[in-house]
Amino acid sequence: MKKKIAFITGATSGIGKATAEALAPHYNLILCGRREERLTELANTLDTDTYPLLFDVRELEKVEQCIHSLPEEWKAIDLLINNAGNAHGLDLIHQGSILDFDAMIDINVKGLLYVSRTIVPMMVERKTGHIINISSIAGKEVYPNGGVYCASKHAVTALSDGLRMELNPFNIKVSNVCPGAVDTEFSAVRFKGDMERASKVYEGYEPLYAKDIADIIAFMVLRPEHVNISDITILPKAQGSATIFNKK
Ligand code: NDP
Ligand code: 8X3
Repeated sequence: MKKKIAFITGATSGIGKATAEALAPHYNLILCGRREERLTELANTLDTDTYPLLFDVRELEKVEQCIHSLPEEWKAIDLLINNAGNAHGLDLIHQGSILDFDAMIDINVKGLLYVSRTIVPMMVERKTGHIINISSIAGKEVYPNGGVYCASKHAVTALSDGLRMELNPFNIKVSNVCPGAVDTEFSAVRFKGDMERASKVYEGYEPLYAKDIADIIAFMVLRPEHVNISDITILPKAQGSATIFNKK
């Protein structure tokens, strides 16, 4: 039987890349991101058909043009994983950079909406599909200095809930995934390449790895058709809340 098609944003690193690897036995993959070399490299290692799409989720016209330009056989998207996103900075709201605020809202919230607004009508038309939004423990809790990132992830959680209700009549599942601390490029991006500061985030305890989240996503998508894991939070054992860690 022909494999189903999954569309993964942010497939060039971290959770998105690990998810592509976990889903490759089960899906043909549309891999999205801005770093072309990484997409090519990933596609070459996966034992499945892949289709790379290079775009910045902030650019609506490019998002639409890329998705609409997919060959017909790639347009029957069964699974959309809205994963692209990052934190930018860790600052008090009254002191933070407006550029960082814009980046988080534009990528994590508006970017997710641009991609969803373009792909979901195709799922509605086919009356089938599954959308998995990568929110965060920051989409359930708020912590000081992370107010804007937390707001962006609370928006993702709200959008998951809204989409689940709205798409219920169309036979489309919507799931919200809320990881705690996962050792990816996330902190390197948050601290703008300051690797010393970034690595400190994961010191003194065992964080989650991207594969831990990817394995759970694979479990979610492989449930029987009548089962929807609608919302799931995954923390490292040493994490008690967004800000409480049992560090050695
Ligand atoms: P990474 O930095 O490793 O990966 C982020 C991915 O998002 C990259 O593939 C990047 O691709 C893509 N991306 C970022 N900005 C854009 C953009 N403007 N347009 C298109 N793609 C973009 O971090 P993670 O894997 O950790 O993050 C993945 C998701 O998981 C994010 O939504 C994050 O908020 C969430 N998350 C992460 C946690 C963690 O502790 N790591 C915990 C909870 C949630 P490229 O740069 O090539 O465009
Ligand atoms: C990433 C996890 O706790 O750094 O979403 O916000 S956290």
